[in-house]
Order: sequence, then structure tokens, then C-alpha cells
Amino acid sequence: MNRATSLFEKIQQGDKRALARLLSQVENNDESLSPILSDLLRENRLAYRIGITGPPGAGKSTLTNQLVKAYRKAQKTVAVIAVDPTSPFTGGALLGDRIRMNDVMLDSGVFIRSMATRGSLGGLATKAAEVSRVIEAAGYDIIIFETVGVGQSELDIVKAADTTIVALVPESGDSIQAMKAGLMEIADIFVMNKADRTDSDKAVQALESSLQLRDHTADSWLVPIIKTVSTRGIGISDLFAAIEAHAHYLKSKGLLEKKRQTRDKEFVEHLVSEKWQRTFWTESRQALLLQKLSEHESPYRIAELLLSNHD
Ligand SMILES: Nc1nc2c(ncn2[C@@H]2O[C@H](COP(=O)(O)OP(=O)(O)OP(=O)(O)O)[C@@H](O)[C@H]2O)c(=O)[nH]1
Ligand SMILES: [Mg+2]
Repeated sequence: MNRATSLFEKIQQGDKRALARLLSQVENNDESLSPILSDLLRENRLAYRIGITGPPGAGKSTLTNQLVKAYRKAQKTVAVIAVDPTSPFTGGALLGDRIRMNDVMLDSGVFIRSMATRGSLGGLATKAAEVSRVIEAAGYDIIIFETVGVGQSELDIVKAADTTIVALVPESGDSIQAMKAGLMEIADIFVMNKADRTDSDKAVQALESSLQLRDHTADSWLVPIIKTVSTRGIGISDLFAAIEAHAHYLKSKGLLEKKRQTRDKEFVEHLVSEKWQRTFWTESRQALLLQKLSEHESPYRIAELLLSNHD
């Protein structure tokens, strides 16, 4: 029928370029997308979401790459959303270099998307959520969010995952840094990467003792610490098993369903407020705003006036 229909079909057939094109439009708040998005999202497919975060250089991308391979071996299709807080670059070879995924990029069951913090319109976490919805609807089984654990919006992204992995390295002070950055609270699984370095056992013990101080009941999930050497694939099967165990825990306690409901609720609220904002700011309301500002009316009065102005 039109361009939108064929794009929709292509995405359903696994066309990665079509998916990438649609995601760029999503990132740019292209309003003409609404029909295709609601068609696509009607599919109601479910992906399992994994978040990986940690300090810069901890090995998050190397770990992600290994996890992608592990899931491919388990016959799952995987999408990676790499949120890069500094780089304005997206796509191409540069992306592959940065996220250390040259070897999996050609696999038809793997889709990689990079999002830059800078220049993204609207909140980064909500954009990442939108992007993941579309990827989910395109039929990927697993979505991995990789983001450096530095800012609140990066934390919000991984926190929204079903299983959140925090990757640390044995370097002294790393766990203290992580604590400061709010990473300790959000971890469902800790990874002590670069376990080939000296002092990795000491670092694991320190982390273990800080975890033991936590309150827990018989029903709590006990956060495991997995040692990995991600560059050599060591410990990846343990990490894979820990993710599976966490997913099983969430399902058996009804928590996965709850997480999904919360996520859906927040997403609908986001869609409504976005749509509502766009509808609200008519030309005449914008003109009224400017006029009242020039008359030095108080912001509160102007807001009331605008809200009671049914136009
Ligand atoms: N010795 C050792 N080096 C590792 C290990 N894992 C990763 N590295 C190296 O550490 C460096 C950083 O790895 P990345 O996977 O890019 O780390 P990252 O956390 O994604 O980095 P940013 O995205 O830049 O924050 C690379 O040079 C890796 O080869 C490991 O287990 N042992
Ligand atoms: Mg990285």
C-alpha cells in the first residue's frame, strides 16, 4: 500500500537495514511513524531484557560479545543496544570497533544498535525503551543493553532490564566507586571481570562481604558474583547459567510478570504524555504564552491560564 507497509513487512522478515531505518526515525521523533509503530507493537512479542553496566573499561562490551555468542549457540536471536555516553558516532565500522563485535555483526540473528547520549531528543532512558520495544516487536528473543555506569539516565536504562549485570574489575577501589555510583543496589548479578589479574580473589571476597551485610529473607534472590576473563571466554557459561537462574527466579515468584506490567504501564504513560504535549502546544497557546510573558505575568498564572484555555 505505502512505504510504511512495506517497511513493516521487511522488519518482520528480519531485514536489519529496514529495522535500523525505522529506529532512526523513532530516535528522531518522527511523528508520521505512529501507524507503523502501533501495527508493529500490536504483535506483542516478548524479549528477555538484560542490562550490563559498570565502570568505563571494565569489559562490558567484551562480555556482551561473549553473551551474544552464548545465546546464539542456544538458538536465540539477540539484539544489543549499546548506549555510548560520549561518542556521537553511530553505525558503520566504527561501531564495530567500539563495541568489539565485528565477529557477530554479520550473523543474521544478531542486531546491534548504538545510541549516543549526546544529541538524543527527549530522555535517553525513554528513547532506549522505545527502541527496545521496536526491536522486541521485530522478533528478537534477547535484548542486551550495554551502558557505562556513570549517569542517572544510564542507570535508568539498565534498571529497566529483567536481569541487571554489574561488571567490575579487581582494581582497587572499583567496588567503592561502584557503590558511590549506585551500582550496588541495581545488580542482580555481579561479574568480576579480568579475573586473570592479580588480586581478583581479594576483590571478590571484599564484594562478598559487603553483600553479606544485606538484609535478606528465604525468598530473596542471592546476588551471585561470577568471575570472568571475558577476552578468553572464561566464566561465560557460569554467567549464562546465572542469568538463566535469575530469569527462572523471577518467573517462579511472579516477578517477571510484575516487571513487565510496570514497564508497560510506564511506557503507556510516556506515550500519552508525549502525545498530549504535542497536542497541547497549539500555535495560539504558544502565542498566549509569549504574550503573557511579555506582560510579566507570573509563570504560575500563565500555566493556569493555559490549562484553562480550551482551544
Ligand atoms: N586482561 C583482561 N583484559 C580484558 C578482559 N576483558 C576485557 N579486557 C580488555 O579491557 C579493555 C576494555 O574492554 P571493553 O570490553 O571495551 O570494556 P568496556 O567496559 O566496554 O569499555 P567502555 O565501553 O569504553 O566503558 C579492552 O582492551 C579489553 O580487551 C579480561 O577479562 N582480562
Ligand atoms: Mg563498551
